[in-house]
Amino acid sequence: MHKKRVFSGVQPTGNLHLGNYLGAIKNFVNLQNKFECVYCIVDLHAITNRQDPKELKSNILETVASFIASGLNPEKNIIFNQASVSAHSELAWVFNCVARIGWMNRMTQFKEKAGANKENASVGLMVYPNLMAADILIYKATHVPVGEDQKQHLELTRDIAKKFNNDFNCENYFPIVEPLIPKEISRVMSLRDGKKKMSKSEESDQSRINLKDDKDLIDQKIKKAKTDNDLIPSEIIGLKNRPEATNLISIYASLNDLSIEKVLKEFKGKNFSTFKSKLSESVVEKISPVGNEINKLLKDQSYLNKILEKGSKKADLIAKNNLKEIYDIIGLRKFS
Ligand code: AQP
Repeated sequence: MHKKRVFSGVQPTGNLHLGNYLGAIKNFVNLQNKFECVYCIVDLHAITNRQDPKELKSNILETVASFIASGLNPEKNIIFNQASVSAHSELAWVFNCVARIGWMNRMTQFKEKAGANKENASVGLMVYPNLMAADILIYKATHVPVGEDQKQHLELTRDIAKKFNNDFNCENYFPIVEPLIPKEISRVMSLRDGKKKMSKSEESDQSRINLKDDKDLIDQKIKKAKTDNDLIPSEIIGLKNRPEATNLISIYASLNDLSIEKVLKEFKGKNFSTFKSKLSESVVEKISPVGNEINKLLKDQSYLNKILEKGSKKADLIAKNNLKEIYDIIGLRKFS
């Protein structure tokens, strides 16, 4: 039996948004009272796409600030950045040798991110899921809170763990991780297109609510959010083929910890302009305090750096020990 341990990561690519919050960070906060949790700013993942070095450095601190502002306790959880713990990269190399090229070719995120010009994408972008598996398994984590978009990568992590355990005859060495995906809203969609994921890299800022948006901007974005002309239905079936309506209702449900059924009961027969003003109120109530706190924390960079330094030391201790064991299983000698 493996000790229960939570691991998850967020890329420091700027503009953390409502999707990151409802899909992942809100869950991180809930889990901190139940499990030992390791939360990582995955800066090495961020460089699979070109980053401006100055911006990257500042985005790393902004991500720590977002964690703390959302309610993560730096004393209770290990909060650190991936580049500070070299065992992540070392295990990723091992997993590059365990995972099969065919597995990589099936990853839909690579196809989406590489786009039409696949030949020109970085090799890092292609083997990104192996580094993600290493992030998780170097801590022998058992539970991983993520948005639904990461489900396929977690299935790959499970496959890698099984293959390693099998290839090296060490049954049960790596745990087979359990994804923890939010029920009411597993994927927050763009405010401009209900079929596309809300994303930091989407060009239009109107497509997302950033954690640092102020009340006026939130009101304006929600007012302009795409919907349809139908009224709010009384049953879930009435949301069928209505991706934008489903998205707004689900955001409201998730922000208020309600089921979709309950939200429909409350708003059935109403039009979206009435609903949108209630939704705006909820977003402002939950997100504005986080944004204000991020701005406050960013004024004390030495505090944020200290959190990372302390967290990195703790993470490194666990990771180094496990890497030694793993190298020994494989038959590698490690003298330093
Ligand atoms: N729209 C979303 N709905 C639900 N969950 C989401 N997550 C991201 N977008 C949504 C979850 O947030 C965590 C951190 O994600 P990430 O920033 O490391 O990477 P990402 O998934 O690639 O996020 P973006 O916004 O789409 O970034 P870009 O545009 O840079 O690619 C993960 O748990 C993710 O599931």
